[in-house]
Amino acid sequence: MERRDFFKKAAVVAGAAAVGSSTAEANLTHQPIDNRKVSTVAFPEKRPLIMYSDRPPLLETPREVFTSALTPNDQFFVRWHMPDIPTHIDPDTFTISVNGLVEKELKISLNELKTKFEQVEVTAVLQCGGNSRSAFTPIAGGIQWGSGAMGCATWKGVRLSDILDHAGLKRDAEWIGFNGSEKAAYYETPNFVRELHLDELDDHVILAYEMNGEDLPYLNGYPLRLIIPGTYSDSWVKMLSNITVTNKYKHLFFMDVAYRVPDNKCECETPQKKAPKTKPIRKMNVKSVIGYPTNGAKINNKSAVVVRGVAWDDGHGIQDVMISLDGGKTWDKALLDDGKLGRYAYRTFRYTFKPLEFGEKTIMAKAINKIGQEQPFDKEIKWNHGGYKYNGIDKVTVEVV
Ligand SMILES: Nc1nc2c(c(=O)[nH]1)N[C@H]1C(S)=C(S)[C@@H](COP(=O)(O)O)O[C@H]1N2
Ligand SMILES: [Mo]
Repeated sequence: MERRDFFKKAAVVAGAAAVGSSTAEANLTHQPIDNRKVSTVAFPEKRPLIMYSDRPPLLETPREVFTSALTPNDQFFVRWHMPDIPTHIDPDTFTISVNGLVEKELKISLNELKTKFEQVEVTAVLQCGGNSRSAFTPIAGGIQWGSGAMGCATWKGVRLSDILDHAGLKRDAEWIGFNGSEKAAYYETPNFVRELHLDELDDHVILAYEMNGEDLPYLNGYPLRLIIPGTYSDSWVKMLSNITVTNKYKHLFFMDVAYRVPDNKCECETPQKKAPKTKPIRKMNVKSVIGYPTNGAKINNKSAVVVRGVAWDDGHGIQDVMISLDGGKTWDKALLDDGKLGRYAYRTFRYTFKPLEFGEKTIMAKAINKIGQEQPFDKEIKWNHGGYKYNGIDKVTVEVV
């Protein structure tokens, strides 16, 4: 598909789906956590995904996709903040600008990125800080995502540090601002901009133009996006247009208001008493999601079921995934894959058992990382009003027939 024509096509598809979804059962599925009925839609380059909005596109990956370490591009979730994303990108004329406190301002074309700098790859989990928000009680504000506002891909591109070295940072450089190409629709809504402190920069931070061996899908930030392995994806700016180096933190909307948690030890608060200070969410906590079976699945009594799923953290690495079939009283180790995709990737797990009774059965999964952090029981979950960083023990309830 010609990406330049993306939006003409997208509008037609979304329109058709909106009409279809009110009548056709085929466009319905179940939300992965609360199991309510939700509609699906297939945008260009995407298979049907759970739709929370079509403008801006907010699309969630269904649970059953999380049985493999890499999430296919056409099933990768989508999150945009602004309704007006560019309708047209020409890869031949696209450039990324680097300006601000640099010795030499740069405008780099896609072709130069691919030929003039060392090409590197990293496999890393991209997860929205609001992933699994619908599991919070009481309800936390925001899109009621199930557990599919995430995915894992092999990203290819160039190191941000190589680009900055090429431009040459001035002495007092401290903050790097990243700007997406989309425009705010209304005067009140600020552009999508994130800032990164120079201390957060390491060799794993890349500008990626490729995802799982293909160009980035349009909706995942074509032609270029920022990848910061181990951190939540609000800072993984898509459709990057420019990088600006400054010496002062600019109080930007998305940095100062959204994607923040209480700045206290438990990162928690109550709806009645909000924490006075907040901090950015940054590093991901340890988590697992079961991909098979899914809620409501019918499985056969006395025949083997292979529970499968994915586990990850911020790069410390997964030590174990434990499975419980008795509501969390006892736990048994699942088998992990060899981990060859690296410490920022999903580890897949599998666990085989034979159900011996009929009726409802709940399967729970709990990941433990290499520094001993583990997923909490729901009753230990710390609440925050933005509904960020949920990492409770995952569970699915199936029916043994
Ligand atoms: N330009 C731009 N980049 C963005 C955003 C956005 O709205 N605009 N949203 C961020 C957030 S909050 C998330 S969760 C991820 C979603 O990435 P995806 O759509 O590729 O899944 O993109 C991030 N980068
Ligand atoms: Mo997000």
